[in-house]
Amino acid sequence: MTSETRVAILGVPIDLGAGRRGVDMGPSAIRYAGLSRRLHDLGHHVVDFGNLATPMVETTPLPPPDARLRYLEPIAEVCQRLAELVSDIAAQAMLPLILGGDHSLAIGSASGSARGRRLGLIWIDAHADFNDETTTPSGNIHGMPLAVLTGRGHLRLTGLAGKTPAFDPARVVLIAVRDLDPLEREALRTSAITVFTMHEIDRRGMAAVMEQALTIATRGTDGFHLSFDLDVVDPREAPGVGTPVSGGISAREAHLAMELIAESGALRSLDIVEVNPILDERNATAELAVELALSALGKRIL
Ligand code: 6HN
Ligand code: MN
Ligand code: MN
Ligand code: MN
Repeated sequence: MTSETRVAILGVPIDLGAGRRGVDMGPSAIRYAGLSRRLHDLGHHVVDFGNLATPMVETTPLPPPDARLRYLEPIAEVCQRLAELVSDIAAQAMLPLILGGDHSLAIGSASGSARGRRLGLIWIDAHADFNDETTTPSGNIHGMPLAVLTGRGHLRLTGLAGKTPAFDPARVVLIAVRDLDPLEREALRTSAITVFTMHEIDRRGMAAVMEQALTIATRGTDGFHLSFDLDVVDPREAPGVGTPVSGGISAREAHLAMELIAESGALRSLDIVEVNPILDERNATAELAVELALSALGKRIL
């Protein structure tokens, strides 16, 4: 019953955008959990393009302690190559599945996927990733990709999409957010992005929220990009993430969101990011990441 999709797996083992080490091992952990074989068993044609070459902390000059955009140049350079590759993969009628890595990589993956077409954007995350160099409390670029993709941030990053922003905020939806920085919160309140916080999910339920989210992301678009940060799931079920925040959605709610995304038929590309095997228990978070990718790509219980 699953319609066959040509899935292109691409790992981006980067952790320069995060404040703590370990998410660079995410792509390995997710592959080790059987991603490729299980997508194949689901009926898809799968090609693994391997990992993008990425600089590591040990061989990259340390940014000054007060940097507002830590590792800007190496991250921008990775995102530039990633955008190029993702846009080429999409042009070959394949669905890019990008494995992270810290969330800064979405600047490259999402903008690359949106090149030459009009995509909506669904961002499922405990955080809004809506800081810029003036609002960030940490200087970590993984707290900034959603701002960059909607046109706010350092030109070295926003410029990767070309002259106009990669995504129209009116076609962007943020889901299950629960941890905002003070100035980031103000920026979000004045933006045209639709935000469903944990409050809306608790109150209305994941199904109703996703139904509305999908309407927003698909109206007048050629489909949407999904950026899924594993820290959206409660740390009791997903302990192996870069930036855990208590009070998250359950693994079942995450599955429901993914199943509704699959049903929409409008998913064009996706990121699975912020898996940190160092903090995990027996690779449980990477295994959940694989299960969720399968749900997003059509797996059904019956
Ligand atoms: N992520 N808002 C915090 C910051 O440093 O800007 C945390 C960002 C977390 C980013 O989990 O992808
Ligand atoms: Mn090209
Ligand atoms: Mn994130
Ligand atoms: Mn997050």
